[in-house]
Amino acid sequence: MKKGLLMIAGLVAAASIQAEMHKKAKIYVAGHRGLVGSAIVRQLKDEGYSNIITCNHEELDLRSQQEVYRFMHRERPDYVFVCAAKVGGILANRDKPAEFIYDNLMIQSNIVHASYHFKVKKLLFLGSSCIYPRDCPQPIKEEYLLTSALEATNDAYAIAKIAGIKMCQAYNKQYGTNFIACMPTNLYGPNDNFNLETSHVLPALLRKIYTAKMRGDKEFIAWGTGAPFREFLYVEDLADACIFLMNQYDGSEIVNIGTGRDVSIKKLVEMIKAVVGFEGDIVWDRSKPDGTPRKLLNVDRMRQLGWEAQTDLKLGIEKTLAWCDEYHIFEGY
Ligand code: GFB
Repeated sequence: MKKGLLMIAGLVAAASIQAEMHKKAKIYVAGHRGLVGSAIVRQLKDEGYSNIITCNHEELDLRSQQEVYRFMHRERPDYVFVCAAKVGGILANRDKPAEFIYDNLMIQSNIVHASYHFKVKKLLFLGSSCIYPRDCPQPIKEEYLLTSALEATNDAYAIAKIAGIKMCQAYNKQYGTNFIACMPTNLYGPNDNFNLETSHVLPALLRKIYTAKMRGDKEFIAWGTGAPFREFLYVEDLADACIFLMNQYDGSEIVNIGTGRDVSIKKLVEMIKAVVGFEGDIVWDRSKPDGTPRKLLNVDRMRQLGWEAQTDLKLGIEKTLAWCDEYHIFEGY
């Protein structure tokens, strides 16, 4: 990771950045069992942070204002990473919009408001690249937010995430809080969701291709046409970026986090086939949606802050497959 001083005109002066998190500061990672939260907890521990607090879903329903208040009152964290969210791939988003909008609005509103109420020093809210208009120019700059219509397959989720961004900005403006927000591109890695109905494309294809190989199948099914382009960020790079922002960035402007490179879904299939060592054929199920044609983030702002992604896509797929092997994720296929 490269660290540097802020150089973005109009964002915030380097001199005004608050101190980095103390290694003994109380840090609450909401959503610590998920793809992003678990990676942030691992990275915080690796960097020597010793007072990380988490709470299981069974003990704390983040959709309940009362429960969140009780928890924050008891724990009084200094820093909060808002990684808890209802997330899913294209079909889950398309078919369950009510769950995506309700769960996300409730979770983030409760955490953000309680963080203000209990005087959290700094909070990082995670959005998503799907907050941007479907047909906006590529690569997508932060200022394209709310310039035209959203992609229909995930507009409920996107609206919830946009509300989260606006909430952080409004609280900073009215209450003087220090709530920052970043927009990660499509993520993958250890602790991803590998359920074929609800997952994102990369874990789904990894599972499909791996199981096709193990079963000795001649083909496997991928969704859509394979024509759309997506950008993929290894989750450990995202965790690194989030901790970097917590320590190095103050400001209400949102910050994109990605690699700055994208691939077609067809190309992604070829890469995963090569990593898994499967030589069979792809059958494209065109009854499934393609979604937005392209979603590549402009990552200049993050680069100017001094951070860049380190893991190339092939290496990230290899690491993810190694993790799946180690934890027997595909057992009983
Ligand atoms: O990752 P994904 O589900 O979501 O799908 P989005 C990306 C592309 O991969 C689509 C194709 O064009 C799919 O048709 N695809 C091919 C597959 N085979 C498969 C498969 O087996 N499973 C899946 N899931 N896709 C999501 C949003 O959009 O991206 C969320 O719905 C969120 O809200 C997330 O923003 C990051 O990239 O289209």
